[in-house]
Amino acid sequence: MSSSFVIACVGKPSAGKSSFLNAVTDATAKVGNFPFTTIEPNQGIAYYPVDCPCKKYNKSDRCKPRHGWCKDGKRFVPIKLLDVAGLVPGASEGKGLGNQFLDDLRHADVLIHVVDASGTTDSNGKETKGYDPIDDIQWLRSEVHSWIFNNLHKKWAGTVRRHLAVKATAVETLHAQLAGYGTSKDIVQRTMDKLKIKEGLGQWDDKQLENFVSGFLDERFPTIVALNKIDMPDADKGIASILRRYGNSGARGQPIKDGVRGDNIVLTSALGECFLRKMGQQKYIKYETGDDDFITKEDDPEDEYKLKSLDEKAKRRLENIRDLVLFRYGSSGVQDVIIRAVEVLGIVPVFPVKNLSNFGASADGASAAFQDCVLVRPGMTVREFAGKLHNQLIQNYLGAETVGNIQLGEDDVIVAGKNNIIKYDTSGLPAE
Ligand SMILES: Nc1nc2c(ncn2[C@@H]2O[C@H](COP(=O)(O)OP(=O)(O)OP(=O)(O)O)[C@@H](O)[C@H]2O)c(=O)[nH]1
Ligand SMILES: [Mg+2]
Repeated sequence: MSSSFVIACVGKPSAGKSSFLNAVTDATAKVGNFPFTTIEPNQGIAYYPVDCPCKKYNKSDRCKPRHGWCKDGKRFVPIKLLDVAGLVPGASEGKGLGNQFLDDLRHADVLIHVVDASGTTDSNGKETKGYDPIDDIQWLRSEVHSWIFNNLHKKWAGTVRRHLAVKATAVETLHAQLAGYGTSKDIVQRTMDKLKIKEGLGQWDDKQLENFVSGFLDERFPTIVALNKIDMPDADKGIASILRRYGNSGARGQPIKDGVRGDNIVLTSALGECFLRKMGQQKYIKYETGDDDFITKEDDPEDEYKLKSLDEKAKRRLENIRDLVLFRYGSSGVQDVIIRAVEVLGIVPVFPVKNLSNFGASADGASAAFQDCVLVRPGMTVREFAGKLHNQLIQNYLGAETVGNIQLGEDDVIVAGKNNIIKYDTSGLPAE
């Protein structure tokens, strides 16, 4: 069982969404320097690195993930990444490809807004020079806002009539209206709590509905900005422009602007990462995603890595990436985006085991340890997790324990590093 969370890339055409997908997954989505290269969504599996308990418990040699992999105590856990068609200003009114593909975002838990920092594409994704991306974050958010607002607004009078007739609570009614956006009741409740709305739905005017949708967006679609194409000559200007407006957003005492916090802006070179990965896979360089440098044959006189020789063109391109991306910003940034995206959801990695002495997946102590790692939403309890793992597990639930024979209460919230290695005691569950 892997995670059911979904990250989706959004942004204007040609910002580099498909390139980002290709940079962090094994997908080979089509990339092109013209708008609307992508129409049907592409998807792939990205990997979120977590500290694997195999290190702490000295089981690294037997750590055998069923999904993903584990290297030196870093466990790479799969998570789904979606890349959708580009959005242009006015999309919610049908411009560009319209808003039909906004529906592709319904299953996303968190968004990565890929912003082109290079100034070489305008707001419609067309090639240009000296474009200032400063407003890109704001207009994209307002398109997503309109998509949801318009859908609610259209049916609002009827919604309120029914709401009053059946005497539902505001949360129940809004939840029913927003269910199509993959919304839990918790999310609606949190939105209402944060906004401290006092008036009943019957008294809401358009302004209040707009305000609610805005708060809802913050809860439902937390957003990380991948400020992309930092390898290009004029990217400094675009980066400075965005950071001037958003760098302090959400910092101590500062309001959050357009749903983006300053610390959720990550500088990236999706294309640089694609090239580094390709050269790494073909054994021209030694490089791993997240590294701040790579090794070539010339850097490896002992021939430890058995690397191939580079031609002049590839060498120049790699030097460029080294100078403009790795040395300057410390990495290609793409892995940091995935890490931020998962962290912003507060996700907890959980390691279910059948045996707490060897951490095996079967009670009789099979040789592999920590085979499973499941990412769960924050606040999940021990018993809820049992239900997520297995229907029969919940039916035959007797109790649960963690390392050190510590019994866990069924309502205990699972917390990383505290009780996220779990063994369930059951009655009558057939052995696997
Ligand atoms: N220099 C540079 N170019 C990039 C980078 N990322 C993407 N590109 C280029 O930007 C162009 C558009 O990239 P795509 O990945 O197709 O963009 P997209 O956002 O998926 O575009 P649509 O599918 O049309 O919405 C291509 O020519 C890419 O090679 C980057 O980090 N640096
Ligand atoms: Mg694309």
